[in-house]
Amino acid sequence: MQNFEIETSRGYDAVVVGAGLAGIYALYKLRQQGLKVKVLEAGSGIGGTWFHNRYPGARCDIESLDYSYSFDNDLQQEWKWTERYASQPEILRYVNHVADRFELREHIQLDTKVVSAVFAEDDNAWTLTTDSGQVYQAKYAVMATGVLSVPQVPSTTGLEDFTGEWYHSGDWPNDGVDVRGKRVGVIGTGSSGTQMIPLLAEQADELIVFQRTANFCMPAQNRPMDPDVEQEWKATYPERRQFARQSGFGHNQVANPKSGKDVTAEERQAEFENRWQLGGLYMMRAFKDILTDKDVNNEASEYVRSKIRSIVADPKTAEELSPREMPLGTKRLCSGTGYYETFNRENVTLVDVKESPIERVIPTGVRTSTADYDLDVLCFATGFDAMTGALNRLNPVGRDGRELRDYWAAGPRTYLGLTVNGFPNMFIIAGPGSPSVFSNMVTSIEQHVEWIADAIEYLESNGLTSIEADFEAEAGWIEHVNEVANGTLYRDFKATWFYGANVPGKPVVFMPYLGGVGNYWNRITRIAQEGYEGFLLGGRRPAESISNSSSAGI
Ligand code: N01
Repeated sequence: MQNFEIETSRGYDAVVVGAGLAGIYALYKLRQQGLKVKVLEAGSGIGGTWFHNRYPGARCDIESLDYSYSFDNDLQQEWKWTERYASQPEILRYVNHVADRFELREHIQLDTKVVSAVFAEDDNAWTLTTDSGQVYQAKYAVMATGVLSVPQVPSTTGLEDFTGEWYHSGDWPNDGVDVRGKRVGVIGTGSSGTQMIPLLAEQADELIVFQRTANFCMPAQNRPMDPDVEQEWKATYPERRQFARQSGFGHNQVANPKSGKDVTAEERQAEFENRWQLGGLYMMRAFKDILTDKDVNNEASEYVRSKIRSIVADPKTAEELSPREMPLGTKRLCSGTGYYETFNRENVTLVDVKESPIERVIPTGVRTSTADYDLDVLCFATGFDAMTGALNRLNPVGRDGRELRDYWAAGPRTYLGLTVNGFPNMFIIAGPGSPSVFSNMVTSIEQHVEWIADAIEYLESNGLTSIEADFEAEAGWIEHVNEVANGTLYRDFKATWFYGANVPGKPVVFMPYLGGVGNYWNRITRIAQEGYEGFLLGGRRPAESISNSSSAGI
């Protein structure tokens, strides 16, 4: 890609909000193109998700060799992952290494929360104001604000009077929490809860797990990095990265191309066992129709329940831990180590708060409808205001004073997950309407950043002033996102953060795009190559008609 200069009197060509994996790569890539870029980061360190989620056991559920940047071959060859699935501290070290290696740090301002972002038509520029009153102007605003970055603490009354310590998984203290000798409570049994529970159980005197909905938790089958595996990956990285980019979920997990209905019951059981042994999210690749065919999914669900019964000694606890409400995978599958085994420990108690709801936090602990639980430490693993939380809070103001929060009042509206009508030159990385959380985030981040960088180059080299989503194209895309989700078992279970259902008052709308990373990538690449159909360029439509852009299937 050629370097070019943007004619601007403004301080920056692009301001990136957020210094997680997305913001870091956006900074690298746009600087490579010759842009003057500033990254503003609210945290006191870089790393985003991996900076804030420091709870015990925090670990990625995509293999480390996959969950890493591909943009620099020396980086991927030289960096050594120590485990099959990297822990939070290791990923944070990696992000910091990348920032140092590519001399990015001086362009990142930490401890800086962006509190407003306003587009001025006359200047064709975004003005971003920080919590300390600093003002940044740039032609392009890149929102790398994360999709699981706003912790959701339930509005349980009494928390302010709790005399112990309390923490949220997504805002865990940098120095950790010492739970030795303490009575600890965990509310929530999603990915964060199921990861922290085994470690807290080992350290605490007593652990009370408050479970509202049982979730499926696969054994991660984590282990130290096998040198042969590492060597094989490094020898084939170009092919593997390409495979990931063209795959359904942005990684190298091999999916069984067969339908569960085309094999015998014995073969299905053998495949489920194979996937259980492979660990983590591999179960979701057992059969191509595991997320579309109820019978296949039911059988997989029952297989996992039988595993739970075989691990958990007390039959009543095993039953309480066995998910019954949703098809396997329609609530994000958890990947943990020793989760079910933990409930065989004497110092661990499972409390079913669907049966006996939490009434309030009391000064000494938690009160349910049937008992009081004394606690020294209360851990909220209660999730996030996902996908839209960070952007709605920032509430960018676009053309003609349009506020994002109003525009998204009935659910997020984006074209291809990348841009929003009325918000010129504002790009979103891995946001709603893109594969995002249904993919290896690093693959999706790289695809988005590269697409955005190309779009900026296209504008600049064609004398265009701006790019934004066309309203009709955006409407068509949203329809398509919903249509795809409705063709899966996700339509049958809506009580998840995929639908925003975990946040009171949030519209219940399926937010990520399920059409597959490869399909999505081919589509957004084609659209760019054909002159950005479905986008308004420089305030006018491109020469090509957009009339077909909203109706095409994947
Ligand atoms: O949050 P969640 P999370 N009273 O929303 C419960 C990613 N991630 O932080 O199911 C009682 O999934 C809630 O109960 P219910 C991953 O994408 C990845 O665990 O609503 N309980 C549920 O059990 C993941 O999906 C990794 O009935 C309450 C839990 O809290 C996403 O982040 C690791 C409650 C919330 O589960 C979010 O995961 C960690 C209340 N008032 C996270 N409110 C890996 O890579 C909520 N709950 C492995």
